Amino acid sequence: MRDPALSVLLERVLEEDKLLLTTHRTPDPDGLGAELAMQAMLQWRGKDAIIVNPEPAPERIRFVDPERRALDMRNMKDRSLLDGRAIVILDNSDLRRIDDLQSYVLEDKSNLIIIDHHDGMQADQKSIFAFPNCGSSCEIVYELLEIAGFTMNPAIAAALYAGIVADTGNFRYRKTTARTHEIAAKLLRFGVNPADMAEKIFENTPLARLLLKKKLYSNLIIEQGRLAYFKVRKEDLEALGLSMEDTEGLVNELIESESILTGILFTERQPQLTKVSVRSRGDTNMLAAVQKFGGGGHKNACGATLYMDIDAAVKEFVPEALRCLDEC
Ligand SMILES: [Mn+2]
Repeated sequence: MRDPALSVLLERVLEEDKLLLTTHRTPDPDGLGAELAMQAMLQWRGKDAIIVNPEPAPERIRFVDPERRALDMRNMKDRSLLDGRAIVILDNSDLRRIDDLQSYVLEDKSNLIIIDHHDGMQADQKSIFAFPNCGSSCEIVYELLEIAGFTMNPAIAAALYAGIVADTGNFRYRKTTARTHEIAAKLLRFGVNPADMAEKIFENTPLARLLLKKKLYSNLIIEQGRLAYFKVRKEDLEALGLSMEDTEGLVNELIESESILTGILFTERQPQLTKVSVRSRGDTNMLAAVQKFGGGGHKNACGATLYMDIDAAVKEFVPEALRCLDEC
């Protein structure tokens, strides 16, 4: 049975005539796929719907948006295009992660619609719609399209499939369900090639990333045989000609060892700004640890931004993570 909140959400979105769809900083295949599918459905319903992201998608995931429908906020000459629109945020419930676009959300939030699948959100079915059982935002949007009666096409099928594959880790993470596979099967019938897609998503990293890993693993720290972490310094990335997005997914490897319950990647963004990405296995819920630092996400995949240097962040966060592990 479909979640009845999906129909409520569809109605809410269709109340609007002018919409701005967005996601989070460093758009990923799920955010981008969800935006493209939502835009296609809204335009089919005669709506004026644009996609504007706080920054462009990383080069390696541009294949999700071959027609470059997503506009880049930072490079917009005429921002009047953004005025007077409902703001629909997909795959993200943290307003801070839409950067300058925040200023277009009205004070009373009456023009804001949040659609997300992260855990721990307070849904109100007015402006916040949460579907934490969905493995991806693309799965949520697929359901909306189906309820709306949208006729699927190859381009939208590919975009949605990319998001589903990326966010379920190729159908292996915990939120993967029979429905996820049903949706994927329907999308494949529009000509999506699953091998090509998986290759584009998972096997497309620059050679320098291998060299970064060499450095990271030589400094890997393992605590109590169950928590592993490494640190990426800005200078290491720069020396290898890599950018922040090239660290994507590195943290997942840490929990490939059977005794490691939690893996953490600390990334130095700026001298006093460290990003903490956490992955955990099974019932190991790390949300409490990141929430202590204002972060969020899913119980097995979450993160936070710590406003301190990377070594201080390690000192603050690792004991908190170990405490959280004790409580699991
Ligand atoms: Mn997602």
